[in-house]
Amino acid sequence: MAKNIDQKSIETIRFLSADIVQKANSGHPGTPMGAASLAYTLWTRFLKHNPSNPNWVNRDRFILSPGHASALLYSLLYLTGYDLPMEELKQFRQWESKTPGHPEYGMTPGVEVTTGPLGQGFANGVGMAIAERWLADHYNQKHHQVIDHYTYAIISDGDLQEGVASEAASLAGNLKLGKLIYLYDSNGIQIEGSTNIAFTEDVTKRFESYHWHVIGPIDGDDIEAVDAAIRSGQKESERPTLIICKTHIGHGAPTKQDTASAHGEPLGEAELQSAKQALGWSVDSFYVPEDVLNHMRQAVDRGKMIEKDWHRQWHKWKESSLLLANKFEKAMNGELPDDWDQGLDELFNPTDKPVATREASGKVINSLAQHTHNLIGGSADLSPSTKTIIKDAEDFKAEDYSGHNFHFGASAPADVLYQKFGIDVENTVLQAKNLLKKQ
Ligand SMILES: Cc1ncc(C[n+]2csc(CCOP(=O)(O)OP(=O)(O)O)c2C)c(N)n1
Ligand SMILES: [Mg+2]
Repeated sequence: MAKNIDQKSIETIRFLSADIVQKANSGHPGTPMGAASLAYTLWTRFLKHNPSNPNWVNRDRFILSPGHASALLYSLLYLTGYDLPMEELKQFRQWESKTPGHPEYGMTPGVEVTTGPLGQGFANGVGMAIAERWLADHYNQKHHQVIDHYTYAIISDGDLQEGVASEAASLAGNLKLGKLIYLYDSNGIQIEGSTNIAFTEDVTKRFESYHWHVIGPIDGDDIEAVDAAIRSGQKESERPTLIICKTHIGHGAPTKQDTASAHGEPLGEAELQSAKQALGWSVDSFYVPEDVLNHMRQAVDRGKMIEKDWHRQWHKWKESSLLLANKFEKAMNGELPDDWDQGLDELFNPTDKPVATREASGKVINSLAQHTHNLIGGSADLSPSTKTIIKDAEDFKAEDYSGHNFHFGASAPADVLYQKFGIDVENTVLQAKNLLKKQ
């Protein structure tokens, strides 16, 4: 029986990823093969993105938190038409290629976050979902939704074992980040063997106690089940969603599937060829059937259309709210308001008594905040000491996403927030230094 295009595309992603690793003779084939069905369903049926413009501001965000599975992301970027040609897939893990061993933000078009240290991608996603809520609250108007997107991630066993994921998950539940949807690639395998050797907790109960909406376990190879679960996650507006997907590391590899040896080394030519033959697949490396490429590349036209529609809305919004639109554009371009430094030079006098640096910092923050609408901040439950509270501003909380003061609890992906708000911290410091030099 002829394969349907879904199955054929998933097999393409699997074998392309395995070929990438095989050619480099280094890397991680297992999870790209196991999680291919999850990624395929998400990317072809849900993800709103524009491969021709990876920086479109209202795109859905996608994070591959187990960065070791980078071959999966590179396959997806190539197949959906990002500026990542096949030549780059063949240069995986080579010096100055766009396909480093773990994804790096700024190096490869379409990579949203640098991942590799487990747990970090998970936490970055929470920061992104927070930024989405803050921007939506500040810029959306009743009939114009300028910011309205989801944050998706694929996460792994190791991500859930890392402490930073727990901290971020707890905060995400507290803040009711309903547009955060994570697919957990639950393959029961990690480097040293079965996850049972170290990880037998009840993930469902843990995430329910964080106030998450937990779905599954579902069969990760059943794309209709994955589809239904993502849909259900989208409908849930109050709680972040965790979809537990049972998958098979090294899916289709005759002797290595479901074993730790599929994790971090090439399958080997013989194993890879047998896997391909068992499915009636071409044994040629980097084989991509034409119909699969056409099918996956529909993302290009679809993406252009989605962004075009957004721009149409944007222009209408700009006409009705020019001041707000200008503010938005400036913030997104990383520019400061013209009067950001107004009043700074009146804060201190050479004749003043010595002042603690945190006191001085608090004064500066509060002066800047008066003119810099998108200055936000917070602390790890330490603001009375660190003086980081913006006095005239509200708290950022589930009931009010407009606030400028964040309460991260005694932990936090705080730096992530600064980056995602279009606040270029280094540039701001540089401008301040130049200003001081002039005086
Ligand atoms: C913080 C951190 N600790 C350790 C590692 C090393 N490491 C890379 S992958 C991995 C195993 C993870 O298992 P899992 O997340 O289930 O991935 P899979 O084997 O299923 O691909 C480990 C421990 C890391 N990348 N980051
Ligand atoms: Mg695993």
